[in-house]
Parts: sequence; structure tokens; C-alpha cells
Amino acid sequence: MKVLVNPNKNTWKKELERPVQKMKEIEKIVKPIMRKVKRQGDKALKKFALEYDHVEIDHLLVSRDEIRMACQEVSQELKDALLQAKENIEKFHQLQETPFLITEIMEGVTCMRKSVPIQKVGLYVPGGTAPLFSTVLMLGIPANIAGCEEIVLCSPPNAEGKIHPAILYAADLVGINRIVKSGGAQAIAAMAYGTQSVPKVDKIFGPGNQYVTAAKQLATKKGVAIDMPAGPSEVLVYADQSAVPEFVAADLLSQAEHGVDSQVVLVCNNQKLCKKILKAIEAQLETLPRQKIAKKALENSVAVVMEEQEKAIHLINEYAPEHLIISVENEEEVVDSIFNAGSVFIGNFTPESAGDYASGTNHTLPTNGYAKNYSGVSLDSFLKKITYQKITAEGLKKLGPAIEIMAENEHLAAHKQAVSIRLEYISKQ
Ligand code: HSO
Ligand code: ZN
Repeated sequence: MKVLVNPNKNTWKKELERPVQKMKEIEKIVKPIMRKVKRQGDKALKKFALEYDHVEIDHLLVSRDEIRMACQEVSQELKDALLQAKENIEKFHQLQETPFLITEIMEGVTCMRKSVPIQKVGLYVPGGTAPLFSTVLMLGIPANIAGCEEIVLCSPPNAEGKIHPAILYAADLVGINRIVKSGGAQAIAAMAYGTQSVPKVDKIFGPGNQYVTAAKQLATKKGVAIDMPAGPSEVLVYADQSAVPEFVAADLLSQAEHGVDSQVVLVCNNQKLCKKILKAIEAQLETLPRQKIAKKALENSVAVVMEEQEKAIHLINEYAPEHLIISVENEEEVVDSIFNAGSVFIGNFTPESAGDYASGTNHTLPTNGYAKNYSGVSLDSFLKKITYQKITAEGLKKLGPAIEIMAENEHLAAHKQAVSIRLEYISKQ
């Protein structure tokens, strides 16, 4: 982990650069995969399962029997934990519901707004080195609360042609019954175009590797929406003397273990504390089963000693971390000055893992600086808002002249006429 002491503002961008993603090269691989899925549907999905997952898949859809068996394989303690997480995530996302909005904006002119669910959504859950069954809850629960009519989940099969039992159990827990054994860019293509087993969806959600991300981005060109441009996980911890170095180290490592391309950033207010935290990282690293991955991620990572708090806050807002942990004495003041972060964790006893799994907030968050202009996934991500209006004759008499004059000045005579013709009619009544 490189250490910077009071770095000058004009060096921040360079010094805190995230590991680069070679999008153009990846697109070259992803485009033909997507084309094949578009043309051959299920047949292509099976072919790619053989090629990339090294397994022959007869039935792409997971059967009821497979789900039943998976439920038996999951331990009771994990089931209990998942239930606790589900309860909290459900509570927090239910509270995000907004009421139907109706107002008489002026006499005779009523405006309304209603949330309606996106009808068909596709959820992608990566397999790979860590089975992220928590993501099933983070996406499935708000999709259910929103009332999405069709929810399809794609996840890659393992060498035995199975999806991890905890992923299947979590999917069953949130009532998702169309689960497809397909991963990577081909799964995204299937949800974007539709195949015999996979319905074409309106919006695709979920994290994934660079191929999945590229496929999601290409899907947007075909009229499918996506949750956000996703990238590798990241965390920034802002600490002062009130922080516990061992806690900070553990939090940094918790994100570093996600992948070799993850990035973690430490910002602290003095060199002594920085040294203590780096030492704690070294010690804890030795005990981690995924230390190889975490070590690689630490090579892309930075510790910044920033003595002035104002500058530290400026740097945090410029970096716009996916996760921000604030472990400083004047936490409230600092929290209030943060504008760019996906999700914020406050105080010594709020590890980021809490939000990753079970506290209730969503863990699908903007990475790679997108926290400057994107929100994380929430109930809203599964809804659209439709506006309505109803104007009475009296209302049009009052509002009509303003519309007419605006239309005239935009040189749009037909717009004006749509009002004038009615006003004339009303005046003859
Ligand atoms: N930290 C990840 C989510 C996750 N962590 C799932 C563990 N499981 C999102 O950035
Ligand atoms: Zn995590």
C-alpha cells in the first residue's frame, strides 16, 4: 500500500486512480457472444456453458427438485442469518415507498404522480470464487416490494452443473422461481434479447466481472436499462485518533478480499496512526484465507495522511467512494459535508460488512467514482414514475393564455391551436 503525506490537490487524481478496465478489448470478445445468443437462444447458452463453465447443461432452468435439494444443503444457522437479513432489508426498502402524489396545482388543474413497477427485471448473481447469495436478497427483495411482474435470475453453474445451494435457497426465500443456469456475458445477452428459457427483460441488475459489465453496457444500446455501470468493490476509511487501528485494518481488508482489482483507501490525520493501521493490516492479512487476492488488491491501494480535515473531506468527495467509513471524533460534522459516496458507515462499531449483508441498506452501489452522479440500488430502481393531469374547462380558461403565449413564442402554432380551439368552444357554451 503506498503512503502519501499531505498530497497536493493536483496529484490526487493520478495517485488515487482505480485499476484500469480495458473496455474496448473486452467488448471485442463480448459482442460475438451476444450476437450468438441473439441468433441461437438457449442453444448458445448451453454451448457457452460448455466452453466457459466446462459443464454440459441439459436443462437451463433450475427445477423445483433442485431447489428442494439445495434447501436441505444449507445449514440452519445460515438460514437463520438469511432470515434476519431479509427482515431488515425488507423493512428498510418498504419504508422507501412513496405515496401517490395528487395536488390541485391551481383551480381546475390537477397533477398526479404514481410509481409503477418495471414489469420484467433480470438479476445477475456471480458465481466464481465467492458465491454472493447476499446479492440475491439485495436485488430480489426490492423487486418484490416494487411488484415487478417477472423476475428472472441468472447465475453460472459450477463444474457439476449446479448453482450454489445458498444462492438457490436465497432465491426461493424471496420468491424467485425462474432461475437460469447461465453466467457471464451470455447470461446478460439472454436477458437483453430473450431466449426460449429466458424472458427478455426491461432492466438488468447485479454485479459481475468485466465481461458482464461490458455486456450490460452493450445491452443499454438495445433499449434495456441497467442498474448502474458496475466496477470492482472499493472502500475508503477516514480515521482519526478515536478510531481503533485493528478495526480500520479489518474494514480495509474486507473489501480488499473481494478481488485483485479491488481498491481500498485509508485517509487518516496523522502518521503515527497510519503506521499502526498498516501494521495491523500486515498482521491480519496473514490469517486470511484469501490473502493472495487481498495482497494484490493492496498493491492498487493507497494510504493518505491528511492533517487538515477540510482537505481530507475534499479528497473524499473527489474520490467518491462506493463505501465510506467515518471513524472520527466529529463524525456528524464530517457526515454532513459528504456529497459523493455510495453508502456511509458511521462510528467504530459500524463495519462495512453490516451493509454488505444484514443491516438493511442495499449493497449494490456505484463504484469507480460514479457515486458523484449515481445512487445505489433501492426500491426506486425497480419503479418508474408516471405523471397524470386532468384539467377542467374552468382550469383551461385560467391556464390557457399562458400556454398560448409560450407556444406562440416557440413558433409552434399547432401547440397554441390545441388550446385556442378549446377556449373558443368553452366561450360558446
Ligand atoms: N461489498 C460488496 C457486496 C458484498 N460483500 C457481498 C460481501 N458479499 C459490494 O460492494
Ligand atoms: Zn463486501
